[in-house]
Amino acid sequence: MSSSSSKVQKRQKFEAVFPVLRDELVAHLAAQGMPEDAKEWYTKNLDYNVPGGKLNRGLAVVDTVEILKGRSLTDEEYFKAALLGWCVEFLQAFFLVSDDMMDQSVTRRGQPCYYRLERVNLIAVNDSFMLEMAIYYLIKSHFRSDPCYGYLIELFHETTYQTEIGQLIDLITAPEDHVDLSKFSLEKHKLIVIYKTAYYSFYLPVAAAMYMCGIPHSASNDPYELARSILIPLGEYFQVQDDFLDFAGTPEQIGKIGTDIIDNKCSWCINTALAHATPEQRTVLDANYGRKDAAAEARVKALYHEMDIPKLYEQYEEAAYKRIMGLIETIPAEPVAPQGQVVLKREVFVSFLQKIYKRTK
Ligand code: DMA
Ligand code: MG
Ligand code: MG
Ligand code: MG
Repeated sequence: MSSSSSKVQKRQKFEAVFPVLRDELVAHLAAQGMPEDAKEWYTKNLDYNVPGGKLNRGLAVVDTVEILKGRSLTDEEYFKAALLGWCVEFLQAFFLVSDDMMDQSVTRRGQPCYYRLERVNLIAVNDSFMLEMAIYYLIKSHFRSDPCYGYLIELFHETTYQTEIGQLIDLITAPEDHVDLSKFSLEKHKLIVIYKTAYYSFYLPVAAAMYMCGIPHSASNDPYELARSILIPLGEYFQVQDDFLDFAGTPEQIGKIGTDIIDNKCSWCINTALAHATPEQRTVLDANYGRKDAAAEARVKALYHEMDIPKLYEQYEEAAYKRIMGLIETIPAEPVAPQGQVVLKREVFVSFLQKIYKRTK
């Protein structure tokens, strides 16, 4: 079997679990006597917002459980790993529905942002809450008697809080009515992206898989701490890619229309441009960044090209890849696991890095 067809099969097997979870959630509503239109609305919320992405985060949970166990999973193990993977996708859906409202985005995954649908509008606020709470319903329903139950709940709660803190600093660093580029810095950018993206996109899937496999915390050399020390830089790199693609990717490629320049975002691109700008270029940036105006946006994009931001990005990407590979290589390739125990392996992180290196969508 070629690796690309096995990738497709992996994805299809994972996708097949979604309708099972959706039906369980809708049945729960039905069991409480909710009317037909509420069941239909909830079904549409789930179908529109949860599947249909790249599914990197959800698949990462399944991949990590398989790598950690070092064997193929039983049907029951597969279902539970996939359920946790889908919970990460539910969390992502919750963040994206609200993020698109706050960023006033237009498209997502090649279709209109959910809040822009005619019958939806601000009901999207409550719909995003329901996507979030579906996580806890599903984990309770399937993990209630597992030793890892408390850890999983805590993990999803803490990661959500971290992401919300990240969204807060992302938003207040980008006021709509007041552009002040002197407030931006790569340091600030790093803090924003670690909190808004790295924890939920990278640490969460791996830590959830580790808990499911029963990996214990340890006072010295905590494996969760070790995982975090690699996954957070990996997530930072991933959001730099997202920032670059917001500027350089086509909507066909990335499934969304970039809004960072118009939204006055503290993105990797503007910070890199600020670090290299001549006084003349700085004047152009001050006058055109963060304006609700397509011509001003085009001026900033033209300047990014004049300054060769794509080249600087390429250099960043190479350096990030090498740095993260170096971090990964501190983990033994073939760790010795005590009888019956599961330990962290290098492969968990390598497979992650290979998946995102030089991504264009
Ligand atoms: C991503 O921020 C973070 C979250 C929590 C969704 P973003 O606004 O850059 O994401 P996107 O480019 O997908 O709108
Ligand atoms: Mg956004
Ligand atoms: Mg945002
Ligand atoms: Mg973005």
